[in-house]
Amino acid sequence: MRILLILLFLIFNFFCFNTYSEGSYYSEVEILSQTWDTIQKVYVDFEYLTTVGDIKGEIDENSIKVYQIEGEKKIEVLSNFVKSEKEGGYIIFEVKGEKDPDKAIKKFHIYFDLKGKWIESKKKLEIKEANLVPNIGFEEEEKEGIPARTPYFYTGSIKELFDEGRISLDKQVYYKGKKSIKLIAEKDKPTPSIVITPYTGYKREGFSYSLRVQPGKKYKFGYWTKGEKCGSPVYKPGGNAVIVLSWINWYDKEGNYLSRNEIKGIRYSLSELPYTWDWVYNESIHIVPSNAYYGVFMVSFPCYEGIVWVDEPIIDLVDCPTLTEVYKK
Ligand SMILES: [Ca+2]
Repeated sequence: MRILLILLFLIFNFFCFNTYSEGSYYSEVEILSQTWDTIQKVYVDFEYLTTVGDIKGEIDENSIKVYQIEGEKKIEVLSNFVKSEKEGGYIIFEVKGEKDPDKAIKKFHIYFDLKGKWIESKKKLEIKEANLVPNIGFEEEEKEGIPARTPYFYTGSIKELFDEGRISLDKQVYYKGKKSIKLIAEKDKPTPSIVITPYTGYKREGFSYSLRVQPGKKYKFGYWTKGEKCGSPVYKPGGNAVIVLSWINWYDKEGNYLSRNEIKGIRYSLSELPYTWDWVYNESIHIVPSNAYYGVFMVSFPCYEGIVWVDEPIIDLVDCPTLTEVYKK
């Protein structure tokens, strides 16, 4: 009897060991999609997952695959991994656009395997940073001179700027890639600005909604600017000139305006004007109001002389989802 028990114990262990060494694990996560394709991220702490999942072995970044789950369908998506200073890091992956706001929340499965076990090739993403903007770095053109998926060039007062050549897609001066947006200020003219994410209610080209945001969450808004001989500022608070000003308008679920966050991006003493600077990064963190579901992000150049270039805007959730559970496949 005792021998039989020992034998059963050994057989049990043998199968367990083999299942663990051959088996896979997965985490589930829900992601808010946009109407356009985006690059998003989740945080993973491998040591934590190994403990909560009672995994007998080590899991690491070399055996990750990301799948979007649509009903019964499981579609592998492009992904990348960026190590963080802490244990683990960020899984960066592509999230397809979804026009229907009722279907905006998408389910993803992140698959892991034991260290050194995964031999199949995976869909690799080259991008290392999550970004929710509709056209990263203004690189894609809808048609000659007009950036794709971003209606800044033909709405209201911006259309006028475009027609006058005071807002354009510049292919000579850029921070990254091969293009940037150039804004030219002129005396007695409305100040030039660009819309980074579409207005709410914008119906052309399938943009029925602007950037979807999660109420109460923190978002990062960053962008690069370069300026040439900027002067005659519209705003002069406390002896300073505001040269680049950006803002975010928040809207409720029905698209009604709620409030605005203002960011004084570039400001200098009035005595230093006209001011010229090389590429500078400006970043700010914003908490979405508890009743806001959409945000319109803009950058403006409130001066009457000079040129400002804007490139590589980035909008991203500060506290991205973290993988907290792991299941056995
Ligand atoms: Ca660019």
